[in-house]
Amino acid sequence: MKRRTFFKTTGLLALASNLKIKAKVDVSNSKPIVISTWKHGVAANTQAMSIINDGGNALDAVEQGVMVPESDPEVTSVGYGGKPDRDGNVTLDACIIDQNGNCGSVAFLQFIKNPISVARKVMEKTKHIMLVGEGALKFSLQHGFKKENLLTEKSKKYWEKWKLEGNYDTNIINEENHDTIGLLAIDKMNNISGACTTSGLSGKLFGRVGDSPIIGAGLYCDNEVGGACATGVGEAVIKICGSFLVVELMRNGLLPQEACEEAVRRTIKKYDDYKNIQVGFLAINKNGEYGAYSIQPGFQYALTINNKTELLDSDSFIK
Ligand code: SD4
Repeated sequence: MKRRTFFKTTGLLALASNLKIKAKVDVSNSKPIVISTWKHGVAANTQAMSIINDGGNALDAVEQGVMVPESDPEVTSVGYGGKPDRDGNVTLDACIIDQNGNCGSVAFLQFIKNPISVARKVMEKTKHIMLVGEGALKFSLQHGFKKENLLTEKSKKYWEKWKLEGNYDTNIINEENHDTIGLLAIDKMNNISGACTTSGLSGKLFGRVGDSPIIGAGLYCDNEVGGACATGVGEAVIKICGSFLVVELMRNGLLPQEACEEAVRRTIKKYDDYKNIQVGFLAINKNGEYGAYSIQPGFQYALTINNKTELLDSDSFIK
């Protein structure tokens, strides 16, 4: 065995034996496939798969898929109607990655209902990857996006009550606070793309940016390997370059489920108080195999294969 191959092989064996985990998810070989976080993923997946069924590509599918919860005022964690920061501002983060590894991102963007489409414009119309705050807003307006008030009566009422209670704890476990949408799709041409969009943690500081618009943290795709996305406390995801880590683990031979479990273990190692936070990962590989894992129970994801969409419960570290 050549020296390099030896090191590569022994490294992987060591990694595999450290993991002591087995894939728990059925590894069916079904494509096209769409997978996304939380229950609002059901409507997003349906939209994404209808684009794929009409012969559309994964990039259009992921963008238009996540636009569904972005535009829905009843979804209070993404886009229009998103819960505000502690000063009452709705500030949005989003990113998108295509099959060629091109990416675009916006962070701390206000007044624009569909930040994912601005992220796509950044990717397609500029030489940059990321625009933030006022610059991102100016760019949006220059590209025809409409400036709107995103704070709905419902979110305003929630915020007013929240202020009175003086609860500045952003560590609420599940959908009360964490329900970013991350969506991954493989189309009929076997190409993968991903999108991630959120209003972030409610009660965050003005100007705070989470993992969702950070390429490699909230989202990562590589058309040779697969893709991953994250939900939960963004700071914890950023610390381990979560989605990039999951994709790299898959590149090194792990199944999506194993890779998600290892990323959760890495997160936990960095947090003595991991019992108080939620982080969840979703992943798919180019065979159409998928995985999901979170720290806490309660993380749900939507899976669409063969035009059938299911809302599934992720396995979790804490049972
Ligand atoms: C963030 N990851 O801004 C996001 C929060 C979230 O599901 O809602 N995740 O940290």
